[in-house]
Amino acid sequence: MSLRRYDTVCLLRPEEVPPSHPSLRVISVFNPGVAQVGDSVWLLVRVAEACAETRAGFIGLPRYTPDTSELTIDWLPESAVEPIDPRVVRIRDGFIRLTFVSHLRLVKLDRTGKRVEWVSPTPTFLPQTPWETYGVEDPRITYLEGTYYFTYVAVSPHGACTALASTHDFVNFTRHGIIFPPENKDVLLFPEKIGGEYVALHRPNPNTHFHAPEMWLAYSPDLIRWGRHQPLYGGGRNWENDRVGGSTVPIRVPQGWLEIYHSNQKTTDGVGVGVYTASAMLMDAENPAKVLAVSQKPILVPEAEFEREGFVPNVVFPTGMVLHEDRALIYYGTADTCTGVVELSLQEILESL
Ligand code: MAN
Repeated sequence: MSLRRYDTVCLLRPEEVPPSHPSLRVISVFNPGVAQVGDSVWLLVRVAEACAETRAGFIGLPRYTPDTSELTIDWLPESAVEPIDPRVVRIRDGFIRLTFVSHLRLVKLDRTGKRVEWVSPTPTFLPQTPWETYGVEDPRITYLEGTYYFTYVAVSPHGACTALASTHDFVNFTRHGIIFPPENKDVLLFPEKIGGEYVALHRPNPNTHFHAPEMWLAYSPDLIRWGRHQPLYGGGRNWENDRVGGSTVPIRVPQGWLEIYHSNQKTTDGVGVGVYTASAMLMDAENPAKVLAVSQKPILVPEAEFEREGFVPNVVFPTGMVLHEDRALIYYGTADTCTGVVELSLQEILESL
């Protein structure tokens, strides 16, 4: 049993967001970065788009050109492509391609944090560099020393890595480059320095499978140079058998740092993407390398129809959390298709540990 939900809202569906280009159609609006801006909550949602046109016997795979952000569709004969799952195909040369490209779009919510007020009609943050040609994905926003920083997954033939950008107004952005090389995702910056250093959670995806991918910790003097890497939490329970990764930017509560992380459970036959759930973790306030507790059971599991059905079924994937007194509003991607918000009790999250 997961935690009691005080509210569940599907905030945004693909059909509510206009495509960025006449050759593309929106398949998903999900995995939003979350920022508290004054009294409101702003989201940078990931918009994934596939080729709008169909050509008999061919598959169209989109990508961007560096510098110009121009879109190209590569038309490959279907016979040269082997589908792996809805997100990826294998090309005859043995390498894979995504079936879509992703950019980020600004969405403003009203004061309740549970209703959409405005969706940017055009992309807010488009792929631009050689390491973003297949997309920019899954931003996590941390308000740090007066600036909104966000990490995002940069995807290209070079791999899936994590880059850093910052903004003051969500109109003008500064790119700070790659901070964790491929393959590394789920990078979250703590909202303040600890012991004089910046701290990040990250999740390397090793190819030598001694263990399922784990959450790691790293430290930096300047947000760019990261070191003293160390494994933090490896999961190990049955609902965590395929991987664990950080989900929301840690929030300081009296007991320490509260993190919501995600877990993936693969089915025993290994077929399909499996089930994504979310759990809570508490880290020591002065030394986040010390995990004080994790939830006894997942606090959020796919239940609602929009969490169970979609591009990738059975996924709840939190990417941001805002506290309103005792209530935690958790923003999350659902079934790799929509953006939702769920309201839980902070007290009950802490009691789950
Ligand atoms: C996985 C998933 C997708 C993502 C790709 C590339 O397949 O996380 O959502 O688009 O990796 O990062």
